[in-house]
Amino acid sequence: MSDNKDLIVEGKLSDNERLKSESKHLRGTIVEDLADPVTGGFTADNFQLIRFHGMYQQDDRDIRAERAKQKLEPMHNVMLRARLPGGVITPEQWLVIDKFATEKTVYGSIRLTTRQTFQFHGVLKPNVKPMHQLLNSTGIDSIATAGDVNRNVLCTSNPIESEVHKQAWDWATKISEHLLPKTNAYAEIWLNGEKVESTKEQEPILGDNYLPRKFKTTVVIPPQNDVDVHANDLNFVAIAKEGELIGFNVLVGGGLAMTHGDHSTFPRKADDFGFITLDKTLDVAAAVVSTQRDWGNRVNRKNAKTKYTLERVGVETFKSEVEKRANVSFAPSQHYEFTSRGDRFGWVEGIDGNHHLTLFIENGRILDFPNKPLKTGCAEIAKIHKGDFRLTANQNLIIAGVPADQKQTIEDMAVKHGLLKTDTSKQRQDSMACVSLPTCPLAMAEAERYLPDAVDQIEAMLAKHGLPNESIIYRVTGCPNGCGRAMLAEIGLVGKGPNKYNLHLGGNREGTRIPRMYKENILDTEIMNIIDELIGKWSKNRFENESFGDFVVRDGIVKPVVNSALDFYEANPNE
Ligand code: SRM
Ligand code: SF4
Repeated sequence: MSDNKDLIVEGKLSDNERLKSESKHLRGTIVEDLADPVTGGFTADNFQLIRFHGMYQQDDRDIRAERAKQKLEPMHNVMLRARLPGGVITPEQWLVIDKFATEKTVYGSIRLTTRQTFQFHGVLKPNVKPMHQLLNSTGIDSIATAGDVNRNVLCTSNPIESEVHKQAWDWATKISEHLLPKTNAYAEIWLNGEKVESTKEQEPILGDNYLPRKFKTTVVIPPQNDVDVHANDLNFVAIAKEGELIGFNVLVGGGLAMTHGDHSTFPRKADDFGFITLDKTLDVAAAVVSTQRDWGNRVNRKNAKTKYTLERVGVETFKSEVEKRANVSFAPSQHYEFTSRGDRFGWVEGIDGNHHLTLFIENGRILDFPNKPLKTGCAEIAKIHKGDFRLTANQNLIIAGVPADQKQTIEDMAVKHGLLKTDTSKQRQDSMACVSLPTCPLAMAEAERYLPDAVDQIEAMLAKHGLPNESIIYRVTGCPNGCGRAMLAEIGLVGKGPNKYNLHLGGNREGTRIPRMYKENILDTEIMNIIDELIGKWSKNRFENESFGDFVVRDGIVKPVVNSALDFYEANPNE
């Protein structure tokens, strides 16, 4: 712990700090709430504490008003988010989660997320404990997938460079384990584990009061930036020589959320700390986390993430502290380049001769839709698949490790169930939305339910302006928290109210530039008119192969965001 008090924000601690410190290492009174038949929800502090166990209390906002009219409490239920470092899940596990989603959830779906895992929406209280036991029986948990802790650790999904990928994925798993809470609370509450006195437990890395805010980590294999490093607090950029991983460049302090009207909040790119060898990985991970633990703002949660700590104390000060704590000196970063972000759809052959099929799953929603029985299709494939599944950070699904002799069978099944279609446009593949309504309590505008039609419209505009094979990274997020990563899109919509969004333009395809606000609080219909006009200009005036995001910046339609702490809220030239 540093002696320098200036590095710590003084003031009245936020209420979340009280509840963490009184939680008996995340136990609270969750057990008592579980046994309470009067309410379908979790009460008082437990409402927040269940997040550290990977769950959020929700209700269906589509029917909230109607229930209130009938003097009924909202239909409380739980959303569960699993912990899957690197997004890997076996066919056996898939069949277990498929059955649970069908039989025990209100919505019946498996929702692939932007952080390489899956969520169940709509689990009623009596099914919560059995759900954890079922997941545990198949080797899955949901510890620390939410709350003020290190979340699910991402890793570049496509295992094409098999050896380097395997090594990188091993590190993602090790980092995830290393940074997990050490409390026995999860095992005790959900798995009937042996009771441990909470006063005897220690949290050497996270601390007894856990972190000031959520914390996100990735392992990424350039040239792909499929995990979107600049959305994350801590990133390990894999550096390989002759097919062997030799170390990581470390990037710290990315994050995308902001609050409408509060200019002390802003999306921010991660800073480059330098290169480390593999043996230092866990020490550096722990040192970044513990520095943020000790220096992060525990007074104002809106300014609590690592990105704000770096802005407040300075990048060099933070970096030196990490060097001290990890007993390491960062070497200059080794050369790497990001050239793409999307998933590589269709088949690719890995260097080990196995084949990997990436399927586009619109909005990550796996459900049996009319004429598109995606969920049945995945389950049927799981029954015969000999490799595993990889969930991607773009809400898609890879059927990985398919031997040559099974390729055709798997492909036929994917086609039959609408999982593999030849007419999915590049534009649709490059579009993404967060969950938003009806389950997200923070949603201000539609996102997942708005996306498909919006993409239809953009496809038509591209065709009209003579660019039918081009695409724009287009992302919609239902509120400024930014779960759909609109703040790294070429066109980003941020929900403001029903059918209204802030329109941001000018991110790039590699995910290394934050888009600037172009128009605030406008109707979706107006947004479509603006996009139509801009695609027209892009088609007419673009340089060869110039992307939409680069064009709108070069043409002066928006000023580029260079240092978002200083210039994110600057107006555009003609405003
Ligand atoms: Fe998120 C909160 C969904 C990725 C920033 N996010 C939420 C909650 C849990 C709403 C809540 O607090 O009650 C949403 C649940 C909706 C639902 O019904 O499922 C939610 N976030 C999601 C998912 C499912 C979106 C998706 O469509 O896939 C993603 C789950 C990821 C996972 O598996 O862990 C998801 N969230 C993100 C990302 C993108 C990323 O990490 O790559 C971000 C922006 C990056 C960042 O953190 O800066 C993100 N979510 C937030 C925030 C703002 C945090 C902040 O810094 O202020 C919140 C609100 C909060 O924490 O207070 C939030
Ligand atoms: Fe909910 Fe907002 Fe996240 Fe969308 S961006 S899932 S609306 S919190």
